[in-house]
Amino acid sequence: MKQSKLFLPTLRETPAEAEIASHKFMVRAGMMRQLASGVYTYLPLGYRVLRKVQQIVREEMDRAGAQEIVMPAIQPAELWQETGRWEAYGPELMRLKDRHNRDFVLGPTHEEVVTSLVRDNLNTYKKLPINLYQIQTKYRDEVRPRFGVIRSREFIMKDAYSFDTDRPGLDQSYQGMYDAYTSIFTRAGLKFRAVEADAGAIGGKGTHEFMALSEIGEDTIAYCTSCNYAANLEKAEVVYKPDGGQKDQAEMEKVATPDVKTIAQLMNHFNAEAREFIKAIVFKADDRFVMALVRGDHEVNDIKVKNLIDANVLELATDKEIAEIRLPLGFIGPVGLPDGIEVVADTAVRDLVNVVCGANEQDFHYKNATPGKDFQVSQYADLRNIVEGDECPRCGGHIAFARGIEVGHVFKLGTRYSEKMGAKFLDENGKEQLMVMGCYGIGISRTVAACVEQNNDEDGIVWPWGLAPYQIHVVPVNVKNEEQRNLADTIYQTLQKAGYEVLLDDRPERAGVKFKDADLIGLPIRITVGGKAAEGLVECKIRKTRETQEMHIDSLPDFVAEIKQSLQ
Ligand code: 9G3
Repeated sequence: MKQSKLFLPTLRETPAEAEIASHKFMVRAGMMRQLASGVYTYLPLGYRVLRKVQQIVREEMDRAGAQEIVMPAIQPAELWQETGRWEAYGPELMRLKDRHNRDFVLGPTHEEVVTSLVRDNLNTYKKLPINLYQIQTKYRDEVRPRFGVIRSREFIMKDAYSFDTDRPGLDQSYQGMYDAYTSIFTRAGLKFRAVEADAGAIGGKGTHEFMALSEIGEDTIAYCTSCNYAANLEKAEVVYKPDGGQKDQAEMEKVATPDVKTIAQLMNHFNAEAREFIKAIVFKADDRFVMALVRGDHEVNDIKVKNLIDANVLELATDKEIAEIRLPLGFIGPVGLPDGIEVVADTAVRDLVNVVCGANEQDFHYKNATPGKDFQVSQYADLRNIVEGDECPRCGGHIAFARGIEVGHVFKLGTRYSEKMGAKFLDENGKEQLMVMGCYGIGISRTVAACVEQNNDEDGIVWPWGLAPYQIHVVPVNVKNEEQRNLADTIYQTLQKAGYEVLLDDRPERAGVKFKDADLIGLPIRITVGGKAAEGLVECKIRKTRETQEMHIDSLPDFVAEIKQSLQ
């Protein structure tokens, strides 16, 4: 491609709204432009990378036996009413009316559409299992789009849906997708980890997120430094080890603690450590209140609380709600609670003796409170966030944290959608059974951004070979010089014929501008044609290592082949 023809509006300055490297460089390197908040246009360079990600995804999905389809972006509201999600989702679900005033959604995902498609067109075990996938634009009206296409309101997703006759079949389909994802992200050159995750609103048992490791990732991953255990912080299991200490239980007594509310203030007031207190957190779970207790030095994990009590919706009780149940903010505890509030507690609370907790009375706490003696707990469970240094639940090793960008997510849905939508098949005995489903997503546009996030330096993007928009950048320093122009053109033609994707910077720009742009768009290999063109000598620069070496054009094919090998 000749750069003088390419629609490639590079920028010297960083756009004001760009907070992270990938957002900054994808805009500056002329890969994309924002149309509206969270809505982007992919320019030619950006689209070439998107297409490479899609190509890798298609090859691996087809290899895994999935069949590509395309479903509509506009979906009738009736389908979402069948599953109850029309009512369940709020403003994030983009809705519209057609000319006949009928309700539609702009698809944020396609469980309803694909389940209705299979329900209406397949009804025998002989045609199962089946895995249908698409690469399609999704719409989710994020309250705060940010980080470029990492959290945008319109994005490109590959979403696949598997239908099996039974649970073992689903496990096999799931494993097939899990393996395909591992191949996809490996071929895309991403540093990633598959982590155990919580199924969230989508439901079902068993789900993994594929996380591209990145300091700007919104998710925290807890991983073991010894074995390959890794889990999203929401899900990571905590191993509780009783500390074995025996203390005599003292008589609980009420203590005046005027305006002493936070753990820090309490530690000061009682001259004690955080682990000698109980934190009581009140949640609104569907239509009731639940109190979760954790040790003062731990953090409650609301997903674990929600899963323990099997609530649909669980949110922190608001100050107003807490006032409604007449609990004094800052002095809340498990002793002397009004009726109707269930108390659950993290396992570490069970062995506490003589600790401090709120007295449910303004400006008072109890000291020497002991669970079982002074208050009851309906259920003990792992309810706290894992912390670095905790024991690995699999091998007892050391847990460490990393941050990640979720680029893939695989779910075992079970019969959640087939039951609601009546997707049934006749089994070998002619008996009607519900199809057993899985669903599998990859953020295509997000994968591009994650790749840039992992591969950049202060001068711009450093493309890995597999996703680079072009592989070789040929840069004649002075296009007015006949020899340089001709030699550059010869190299351009020769390498293209050899099957490489080559960008020729034939613009009549100053050398400095050309080199800055070349570093910014970051193609793996740059061949500079300068003052020694007459002797057939050029300078080759490897973007990743920045190392340059002069060589005769005859050695270019071998050199490029060697670098390609080393970069893959
Ligand atoms: C909605 C809105 C946002 C959503 C959903 C529904 C996330 C929703 C979860 C999934 C699950 C899987 C198939 C591909 C892989 C992910 N955000 N999810 O269901 F209405 Cl507004 O999308 N779907």
